[in-house]
Amino acid sequence: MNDDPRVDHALVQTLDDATTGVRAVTNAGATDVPAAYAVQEALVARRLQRGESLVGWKLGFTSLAKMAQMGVSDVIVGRLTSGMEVRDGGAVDLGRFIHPRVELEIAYRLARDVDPAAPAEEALSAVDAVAPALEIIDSRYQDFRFTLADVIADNTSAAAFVIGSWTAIEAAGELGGRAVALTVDGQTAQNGSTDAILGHPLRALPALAEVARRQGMALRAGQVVLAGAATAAVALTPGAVVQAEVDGLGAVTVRAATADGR
Ligand code: OOG
Ligand code: MG
Repeated sequence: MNDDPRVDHALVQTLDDATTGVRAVTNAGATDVPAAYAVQEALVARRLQRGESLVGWKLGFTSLAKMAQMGVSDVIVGRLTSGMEVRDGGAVDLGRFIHPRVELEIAYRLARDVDPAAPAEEALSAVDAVAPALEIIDSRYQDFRFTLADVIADNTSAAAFVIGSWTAIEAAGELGGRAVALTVDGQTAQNGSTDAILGHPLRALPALAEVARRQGMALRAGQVVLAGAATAAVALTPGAVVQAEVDGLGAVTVRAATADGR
């Protein structure tokens, strides 16, 4: 909403330029969370005007590992667009990013709209499938240093994501307590459990519904949801082949390609 009085248009411009120009900026030192979500909406609206579509939502700081890594301790929500999607097994061009990091995530698919007036727990019943996923984050701020409001304004560092094969939620079994592993070139970089996500990975959905209700975000059928990293993020370097595996759900892979295609 461009007429939203909370939107700091200069910050929207700065963050959009940083993204398209692949250049870090100093953080804004922002503190007002609702105003930051308004900036995020306006920032993503620019991508939509350039032809991308809104395909889903991502949570951040749902694990202690991420909170500790970034020094921030509140759940945040960002927007995923079509231009961020990379196919499983594909390559992602590192030239698009400033200082990319990769995270092991779990993705959910919404089979129906989530009613913002319903209790947040009901968001669980909107999910019809689950998949292992990778997220590439790329803060537009120097050295990944930001306040909570800064990172919300910057669309929660969203840059790219990869989703593995979907498993129907009824067939997936208990999602809590599953072992997860993030490997880089076949070597384990991080491992842990799906319970690192808010104590149980399904808790991501009510947490999302709660933020969505407060910030006026419409959760729609067909959208995907990234539950937030289960482990700390690792730097994504040229040529790396990164894989995320979630016990019982399979694996998802991406290769970090350089501009010359290697
Ligand atoms: C913010 C994004 C956090 C997650 O999964 O916790 C996030 C950042 O760390 O730059 O995506
Ligand atoms: Mg993430």
